[in-house]
Amino acid sequence: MHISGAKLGALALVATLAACGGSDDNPYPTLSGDKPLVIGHRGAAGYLPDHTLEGYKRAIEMGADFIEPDLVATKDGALIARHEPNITGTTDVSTRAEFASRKTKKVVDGVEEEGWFASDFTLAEIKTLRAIQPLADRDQSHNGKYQIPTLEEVLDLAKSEGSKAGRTVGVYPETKHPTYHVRLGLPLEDRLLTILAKYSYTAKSSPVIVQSFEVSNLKYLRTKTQIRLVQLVDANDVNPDGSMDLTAPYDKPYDFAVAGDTRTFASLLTPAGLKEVKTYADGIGPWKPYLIPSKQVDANKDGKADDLNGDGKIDERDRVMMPATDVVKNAHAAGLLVHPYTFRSEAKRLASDFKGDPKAEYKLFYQLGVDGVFSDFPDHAKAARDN
Ligand SMILES: [Ca+2]
Repeated sequence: MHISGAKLGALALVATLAACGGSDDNPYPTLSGDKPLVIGHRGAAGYLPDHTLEGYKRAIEMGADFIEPDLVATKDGALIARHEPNITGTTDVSTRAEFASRKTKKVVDGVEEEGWFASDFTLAEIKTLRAIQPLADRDQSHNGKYQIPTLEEVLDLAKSEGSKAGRTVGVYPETKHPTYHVRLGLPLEDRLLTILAKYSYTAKSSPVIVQSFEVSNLKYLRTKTQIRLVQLVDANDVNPDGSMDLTAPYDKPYDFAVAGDTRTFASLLTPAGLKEVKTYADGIGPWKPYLIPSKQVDANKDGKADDLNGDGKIDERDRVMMPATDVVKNAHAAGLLVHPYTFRSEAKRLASDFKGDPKAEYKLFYQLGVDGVFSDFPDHAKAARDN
């Protein structure tokens, strides 16, 4: 009997679920057996501008277990929550006449960028700016309203909102571009540890997880703290056939590129790579197609992707999900948590299989055994988990 690749994949998926204990008895085959964590990605980025206290508060109200500030440094060494050192796209800085002369070019991880950069501003100056929604297809009505928070303000908010809600709300900071910050003379790691120590967040049980796309700064952090650390794993794109596109600079951790280390992000996810990650980290935060890839369809073999939903363009909705890889299974075997990113509810950001229903995507990943999800829509992540 001929068994198609897709069927073999489905059988493999069933076998994987069985091996992980994914059954009616235990719908969450996580490493600990606990429910997967809902991590409010940049706050509640699907609703409010990224990395604002208002966005984090919304995420907590929606039931997020953790909120996620990305960290960059100001000129005077404060750690503020921004996704990029270049604050042009996420603040109103370009409209501020008083800062017009700060527009400049900097090289971030080997790529030259133009704009305004956090490290050219004091914290007091940053506090005069207001956040804007960087994605054009998301709600722009909150632009210009909210300040840029410091890490301390985020930690304080998690504590106060958590006690209001009667639960612990964790904070999941990311050290952004660690090598870049070292070269600026503003290394992030000791600043981060000093702040966390003020809150007595020094133990594995502390409600903090630190993440990084680089490796050496996590190894350094491991020598200094017992808080949980997560190795992020990126890629440039997903190829039409579902394989990962590892084009520079998204082919490897930037500290590997600087050191001439030939290992790629993908190599961190092999059984040997995962064993190595386990020596300095508690988990991995892979881009989600490393766990369950998707591919385009070309039924008539004309070399062009089929427009599955017939809307005249090719996007995520024209991809089909493939069988799960062994990454979750192998990471759990190595004792590592798996927290994939980023779950986004907009129909155009969901593969065809999910038919526009974000809960279907969460369920697929929860059944696979992920230990948490970075979500722009924490309410949807929680509903898919709890209902
Ligand atoms: Ca289409």
